[in-house]
Amino acid sequence: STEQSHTPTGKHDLFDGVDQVVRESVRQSPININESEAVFDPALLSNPLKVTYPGKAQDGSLHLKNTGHTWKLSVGDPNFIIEGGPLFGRCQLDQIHAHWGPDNTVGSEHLVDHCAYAGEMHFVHWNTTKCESIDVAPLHEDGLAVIGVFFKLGAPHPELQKLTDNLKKIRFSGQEAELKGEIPLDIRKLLPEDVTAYWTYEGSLTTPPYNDCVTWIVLKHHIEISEDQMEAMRHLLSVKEAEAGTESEACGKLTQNYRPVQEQSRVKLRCGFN
Ligand code: SG7
Ligand code: ZN
Repeated sequence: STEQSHTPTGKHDLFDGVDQVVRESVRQSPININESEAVFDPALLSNPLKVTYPGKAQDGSLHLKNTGHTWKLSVGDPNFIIEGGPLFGRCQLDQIHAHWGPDNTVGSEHLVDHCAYAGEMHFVHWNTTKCESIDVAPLHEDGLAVIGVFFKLGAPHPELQKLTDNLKKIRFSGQEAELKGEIPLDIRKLLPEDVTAYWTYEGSLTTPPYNDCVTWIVLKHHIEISEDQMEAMRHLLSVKEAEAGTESEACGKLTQNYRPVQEQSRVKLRCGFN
């Protein structure tokens, strides 16, 4: 009955039942990637992952937003697609966002042999062959395909700089900015050059409602970004401008937005490289 569905903790209705669903799921993300446990799949090698990100997006289609949980760059251009590899059909890029931590020792969602990177960027695609729209994609077991790219501390990343330069305009939750610059952002350059080395498995969203709907493609090769670029992300706030006092600003800093690895997951990890 409706009586029973209400928890005494007074949780939001939207998330009622989420805990139950997550407890029963054996494909929750992120996971620790145990390199030696990945099964080599020759099909991934013979049908390579193909990334088609044109150099320049259609005018006005790069939209940056502070979601209160992360920065999100929406890509409203249907020509940005990935196919092949573990994917069935054509998957269109919808948005890019990232996860990070309070310092450089933690921050990535996936771990590689129990080691964390300083952060992880996610390229979220939806399967246009299987789904009518991105809205219904989370309801399909393979509705979304997310490419994960690790951040490693080092030299500033020139392409990412075009994005981090704009983060001061969206400091507060809900704020938005159009990504404009003299030289347009080339999204392909946010990926490492080599996208042939990756681990793949059938997992979930890493934020509520944690749907079992994601084909994960975690790249082995990281990109290098600088301390300043990491700090620009940690400077974002999870509070709205109207709610911000000096105090809430200090505690509203988005310094940690990664989900820990889900030990109960029993996924089959595959790779197409040796
Ligand atoms: C971020 O991560 C956002 C979400 C995203 C979520 O909170 O980018 O996207 C939107 C539309 O706000 O959720 C459905 C979706 O893409 C989880 O994405 S993730 O599993 O790749 N980390
Ligand atoms: Zn993510």
